[in-house]
Amino acid sequence: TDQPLHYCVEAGIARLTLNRPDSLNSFNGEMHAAMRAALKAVRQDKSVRVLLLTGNGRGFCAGQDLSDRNVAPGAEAPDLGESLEKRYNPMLRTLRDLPFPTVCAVNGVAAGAGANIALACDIVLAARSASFIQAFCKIGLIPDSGGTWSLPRLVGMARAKGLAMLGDKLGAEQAEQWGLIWRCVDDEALADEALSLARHLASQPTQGLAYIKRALHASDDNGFDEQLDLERDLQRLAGRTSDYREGVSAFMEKRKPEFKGE
Ligand code: T3D
Repeated sequence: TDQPLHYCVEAGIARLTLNRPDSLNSFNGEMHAAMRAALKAVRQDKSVRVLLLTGNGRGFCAGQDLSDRNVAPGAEAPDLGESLEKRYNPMLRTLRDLPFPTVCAVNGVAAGAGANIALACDIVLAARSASFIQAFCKIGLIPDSGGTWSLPRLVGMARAKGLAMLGDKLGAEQAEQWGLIWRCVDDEALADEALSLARHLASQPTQGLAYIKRALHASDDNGFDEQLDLERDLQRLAGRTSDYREGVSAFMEKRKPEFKGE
């Protein structure tokens, strides 16, 4: 179909597929609206235990659709601050805060906001032929969608500055070597690997994984002592889940655990 985004939920996995392949899945108003609605549905659907994000066609996402921006001489400057405030930032906040794992399967080039949306996911797999481009500097902009925050944390300041200020294409293999992403896989294997990873995660202690995510995210602002306190608080909650009971019982009984995500 020609919907800008495909969305379905199956066996605990919410699949989101960007679908404007002719413009490398760049974001126009319609795609933003579709993404907003899908993320809302994902958040409200209690059966969802994993999000799997990918793109259709030869690209993952080329960021903002630049044909949507009137930059003709004499035209009033578009308010990009408003674009971030109303569209990108809420999307990134929602995506990052989802209380279950998010997996991104980067099927091709990820440029501009497209790169940083991928990097906001918990586990990023990329096809060997895929690449990451902080394209913003080439049109006078700054990395957005969390890029100025996530890049230095993922790869260190020297590499973050090089990527952000030069806008060079970083291949998937190098991205893996640099620690920008989890793993790079053969092109033909990407869809299967991403799906089996999503299936695995959907069978795991979802509540526990959500606490892990919360603790790791909070470590950005916390000192060691505060983080130990947070680990105490979250471990207390984790210890009350039925999946923890199941995990320990299954271990003691030497059988495979059956987690319910609770
Ligand atoms: O504005 C705001 O709201 C502020 C927020 C900004 C967030 C951002 O993301 S700003 C950054 C925007 N993105 C870019 O600057 C990337 C632009 N694209 C590229 O540099 C290249 O397309 C790629 C490096 C990603 C891929 O290159 P290549 O050679 O593989 O493909 P191509 O031929 O350039 O693109 C294929 C088609 O997609 C082409 O259309 P055509 O000629 O076949 O009709 C191209 O124009 C179109 N396309 C690619 N990216 C965009 C796009 N059309 C509109 N907007 C795009 N971003």
